Order: sequence, then C-alpha cells, then structure tokens
Amino acid sequence: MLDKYTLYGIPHSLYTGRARSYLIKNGIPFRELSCGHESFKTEIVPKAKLATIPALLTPTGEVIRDGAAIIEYFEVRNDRPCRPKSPRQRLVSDLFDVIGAEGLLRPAMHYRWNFPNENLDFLKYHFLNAQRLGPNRQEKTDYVMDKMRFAGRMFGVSDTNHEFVESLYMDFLRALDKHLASVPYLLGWKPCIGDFGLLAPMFAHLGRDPKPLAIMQREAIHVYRWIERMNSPQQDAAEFFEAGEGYLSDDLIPETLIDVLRILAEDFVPETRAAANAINGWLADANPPKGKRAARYLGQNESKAEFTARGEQLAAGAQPYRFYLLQRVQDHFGTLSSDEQVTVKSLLKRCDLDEVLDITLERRLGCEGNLEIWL
Ligand SMILES: N[C@@H](CCC(=O)N[C@@H](CS)C(=O)NCC(=O)O)C(=O)O
Repeated sequence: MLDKYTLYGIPHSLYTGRARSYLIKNGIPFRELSCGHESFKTEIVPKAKLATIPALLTPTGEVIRDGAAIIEYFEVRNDRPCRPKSPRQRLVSDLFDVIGAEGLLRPAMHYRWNFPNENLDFLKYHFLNAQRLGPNRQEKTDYVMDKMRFAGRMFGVSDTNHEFVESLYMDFLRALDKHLASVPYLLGWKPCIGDFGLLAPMFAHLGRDPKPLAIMQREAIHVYRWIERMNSPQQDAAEFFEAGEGYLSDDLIPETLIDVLRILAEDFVPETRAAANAINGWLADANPPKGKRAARYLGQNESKAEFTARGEQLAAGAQPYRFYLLQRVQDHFGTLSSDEQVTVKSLLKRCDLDEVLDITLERRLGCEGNLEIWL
C-alpha cells in the first residue's frame, strides 16, 4: 500500500489542473499517473464508474472521480482550509468554482482547437502520450483528437462566432489581469475554492496551449503569474512586497473582482437560464427514476439550449453538472441570515449575477458511487 495519494490525470486536461493545484497548495503528498497507465483501466475505472480524469486513489484504496469531489474529500477532513468563512466571499468563491468549471468552456475549446498552425504539434504530442501503449496507439490518438476537435461546437462555438468568443474572453482576461495586479489570489493572499475552479480552463488550455499562452503572456502578465503561483507549493507572491495571509478582511470583494464577474455574467447567466429551461423540459418528459445517473448532456442537437449574449445567438449543450455545482451556491445562500442575504444579493446584483440564485432545476442532483444522480 502506498503512503501517498495517486492522482490520475494528464498535463493538458482541463479538470485535472484544478485538482492538482489543490493537492499542491494544500501540501497533500501525491504522485501523478497518466490515464494511459495500465492501472487506470484495470484498477481505477471499475471503481470510478466513468473513465474521466481527474480521479484520485487514496492510500486506503478508495477511488474518487471528479475534481470537485476530490477537493471536497479533503475539505471536509481538514476543516475546510480553502473556504472563506464570511458570506460574500464564500459565495463568490463557490460561484467562481461553477463559472470556472462550466462557464469558460467556449474560449478554452476555441483557443485549443481553432489554431492548428500554433497548437497542433503540441496537441499531437500530448494526446499520443495519454494513450495506453499497445497496438493502434496512433489510430486511437487520431480518433480522440477528432472527437475533441468538435467539442467546442457542443459548448456553442460555431464557424461564425469566433470574434464574439474572442472579444468576450479578452475583456474577461484584461479585467482579471487588473484584479490580480493588486492581490495574488482571487480573494487575497491565499487561494480559495474559486481559484481552483477558475484554474481549470485557465491552466491546461488557456494558460498552456501555445496560442492562448502567447496571448496571456503578452496581454495579461498577472494572470500568467497567478497560474504559475497556483501550481507552486509556496505562496509565490514575490512581487507583493507586503504580502499578507488569508483572505481580505471585512468580507471585502474588491471593485476589480466585481468587474470580472460582470463580464463573466454576460454569457453565464443567459446560458444558465436557457440550460435550466432545456433540462426542466427534458425532466418533465423523461421523468428519470430517483437514483438514475444524470448524464453529462441530455442528448445531442435536440437538447441544445439557445440563448443570446452580447447580441450573439448561441446554442450549447445543456449540462446538468452546472446545476450540481450551482446547488451549492444556492444552498449556502439559503443558510444565511436575512441581513446577510440582503448584502449578498446586492453584491450579486452589482455583478449582474443575482438571477443565478433563483435558476433551479425541477429535481435536485446528488452524487452516489462516483456518479451524479437525479434525486
Ligand atoms: N465533472 C468531471 C469532468 C471530468 C472530465 O470531463 N474530464 C475530461 C478531461 S479534462 C475527460 O476525462 N474526458 C473524457 C471523457 O469524458 O470521456 C470533473 O470535474 O472532474
């Protein structure tokens, strides 16, 4: 039996980056193995139920699939080191977790797959090396890459909306850069759950693939430094000569962070609203039995949620998982005193995000045996 954890993941995986950073930042001893390692198929997948990464093997042989579940596993056992205690900061942290995990998939996929001149050799290397050794390795790699090449479409990238995806991303990137010029992490001097969620798209895709990495290094140095910092066991805030500890005092949410959230809201809110309508329509028809697995997508084209952002019409796959994470935000809001609710709501209103407190599915989601299920 190993005395440390094993994280199954790969360098270019979006969701692995979030879990890896959490382990590094919290000093949790681990080794990382590829999902191409023989043991992933033989020992991990049977317990993980789905072959997604990240998956964590604990020293006692337990397997935890899903980045949010891996983080939660440690949070509950360690008195929640990465959850701010004050109401506005906790809510903003959880909200960044949802938006990071679900709300930036369009730019992440666009900047990875729509710039073959800059990215293709880099991607070929990584996708090949994520495949198990054995016959037809190259064919399998080509198959996976072809499948992923079109993933952006599922998230709403079309042949004609690249300019929209890029302008929204660049506005977000510049606003985040401005914010991270004054603090090393989203809420102050140490990372919160929201930093890890946001790191998912910002590391493996937008802060690592050649095309978006060059943009970030050129236009958003503070964001680039935050990504480095999120992968360091140290606070790694050398440029902040008077660095503090912990989160900002007095439940402060800086104006620069409100600006970031306001930009993220532009497509996150209409998309969430449209996805909820699509899923609720599906729930009414399908009425899945209690305990049934909530699939990643409801189906293919017929279940796309249509919405408008910045005057652009979009269609994206409706994913129940977004609401699985959003439930946490809403549940937390429900536990606040009425005074705290007023404060939090007025903050979210300023960010154009207040509606997300009320967008719900007709059925709750839970997690059982490593799968998200309908309750
Ligand atoms: N909800 C999961 C999603 C994990 C996920 O989709 N991971 C991708 C790689 S970044 C994957 O394994 N894709 C392969 C598949 O879906 O079959 C999490 O947050 O960990």
